Amino acid sequence: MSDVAEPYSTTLDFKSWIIRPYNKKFEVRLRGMKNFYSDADAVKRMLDGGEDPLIYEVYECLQPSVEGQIDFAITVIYPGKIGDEYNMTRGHYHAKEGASELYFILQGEGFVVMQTKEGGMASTPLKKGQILYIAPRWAHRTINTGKEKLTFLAVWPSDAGHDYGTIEEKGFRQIIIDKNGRPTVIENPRV
Ligand code: PAN
Ligand code: ZN
Repeated sequence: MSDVAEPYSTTLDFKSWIIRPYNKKFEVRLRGMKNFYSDADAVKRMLDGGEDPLIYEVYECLQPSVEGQIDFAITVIYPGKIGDEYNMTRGHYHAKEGASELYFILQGEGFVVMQTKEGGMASTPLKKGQILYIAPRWAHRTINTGKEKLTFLAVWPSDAGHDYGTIEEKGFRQIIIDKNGRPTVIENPRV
């Protein structure tokens, strides 16, 4: 029986939208994702000025990364901008190309941008109650364009793996910026 995973449960608090217990938590501040923002000057100005804001945090329930298991997590993206670009996750491809994902939007508003290595591009506005299916091969980044936290539950195969390097190096082909007070999808000038 020793290699049989045990069932368990955790609880989602409908006020704070945090799950407890979780087995891993990570926080991403600006310094930790500085290469992911398109406006390198704005990033440098903030960091040089001693500002290193918390952009998002993730509460994860991870299983051993073997086929058949699923991981899940709550992501909380704080409102704010770096230059004109809204607070967002780094974004990634799943290393295992067949691995898909579900997002359940719990709080706030924003966008998800998605792309494939074959040139596919998609962007979808997100609001509370929405369920987003991220098909295999689509890189995904979530952006908070609102004034409150953007919080969502994600569920994905435990053996998916996360490739951040491709995005860090090349950026997303579409980014979401504040243009005259409105979230606007533009082509990434850096790409
Ligand atoms: C999510 C993301 C989470 C943080 O759980 O990992 O929102 O975004 P980054 O991983 O891009 O920093 C997910 O998509 N998991 O596969
Ligand atoms: Zn993912």
